[in-house]
Amino acid sequence: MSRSGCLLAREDVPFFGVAVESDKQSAVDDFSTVELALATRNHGFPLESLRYDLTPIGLHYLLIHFDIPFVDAATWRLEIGGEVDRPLSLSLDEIKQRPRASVACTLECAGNGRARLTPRPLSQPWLEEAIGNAEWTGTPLAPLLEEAGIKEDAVEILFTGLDRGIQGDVEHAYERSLPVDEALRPEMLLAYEINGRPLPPQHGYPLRLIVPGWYGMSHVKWLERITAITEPFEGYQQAKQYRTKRDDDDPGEPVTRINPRSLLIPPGIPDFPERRRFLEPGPCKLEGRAWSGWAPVARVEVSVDGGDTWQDAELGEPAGDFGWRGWRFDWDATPGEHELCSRATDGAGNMQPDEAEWNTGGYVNNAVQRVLVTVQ
Ligand SMILES: Nc1nc2c(c(=O)[nH]1)N[C@H]1C(S)=C(S)[C@@H](COP(=O)(O)O)O[C@H]1N2
Ligand SMILES: [Mo]
Repeated sequence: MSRSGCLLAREDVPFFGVAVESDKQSAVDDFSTVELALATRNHGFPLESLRYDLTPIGLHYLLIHFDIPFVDAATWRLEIGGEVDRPLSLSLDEIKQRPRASVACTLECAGNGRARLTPRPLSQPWLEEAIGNAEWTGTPLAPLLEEAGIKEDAVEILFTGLDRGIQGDVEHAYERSLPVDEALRPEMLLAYEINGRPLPPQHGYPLRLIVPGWYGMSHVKWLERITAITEPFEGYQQAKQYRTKRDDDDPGEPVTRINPRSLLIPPGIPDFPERRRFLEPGPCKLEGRAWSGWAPVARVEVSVDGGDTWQDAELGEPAGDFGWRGWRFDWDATPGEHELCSRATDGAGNMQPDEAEWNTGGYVNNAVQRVLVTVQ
């Protein structure tokens, strides 16, 4: 992009995604109205919300492909069928009378980080805010599947939502499958509450699937049907989307568990509208959270010089097996410009990269966050 007049070119402000000259001047970045419309429907998590152990409802990110279905709980039922011995049909009250369980779970959209990629895939333009860490309550899935009796020849369990739309010229209900052994994991939940409150419409009322450790797309909202199937599911959101493809002909690999990521609470105060950070010199406690869907977080490192040198942060207690882990780092802020970064490594040895590999959907970009701070 070339410099035009007095406007800032995009490469002048690589860390903010918008370049504005003054608050009377509109952004010169090349985001489309389609992306703007998606971004206003599907809001992100304000990074200062990393302070809360559990993300308050409303600060948790949202991702909704089509429309939020309007559901009358009095007539809604969950159907469990397909390759089962005893199909089930359950009302919300019947589901609530079953055993209750809760799990603290960090949810992250597989498209988090997409807007940092060049070229930028056309979809929800997340920077790094497609996250939340909530306590989900519901009934465990495995006993229901056992009650229905999954037949020997079933290979996957398909979860179908009530929402319908068209994507890639294909009309479909939002649905995703999991291998049978994954669906039978004890921590899998059919959730009807978030943080002790009934699910709000946007998070999947009256019932959603929670797949601890996996990226958001598998946590099907507005559940209508659970079906045991004998062939791997080839529906749109499984076979066409949520695969890391280098080009349209590449079958790619399916997106599954969450790659390690750490985010820090941007310190100091922001300016409006660019949200650059300003801070006074002296001791400053940097804090953040880290998570991974592959193994517990084992290490978080912090850099105050854009990733040239790294130092270990102090880790807090993990919030269960599937929730994020807090960390802290004492920084003596010296006058000047600083680029703050943090990176997580999990117990399986996965570490966040400086830059992630590009793919057509803009998935699983867990490159380190960079926060520019002016200390003065
Ligand atoms: N039925 C249905 N379930 C869905 C979606 C959807 O569009 N429809 N979006 C998925 C995606 S891509 C994500 S990241 C998560 C987001 O969950 P949240 O909005 O509760 O944060 O829901 C998943 N479940
Ligand atoms: Mo997502």
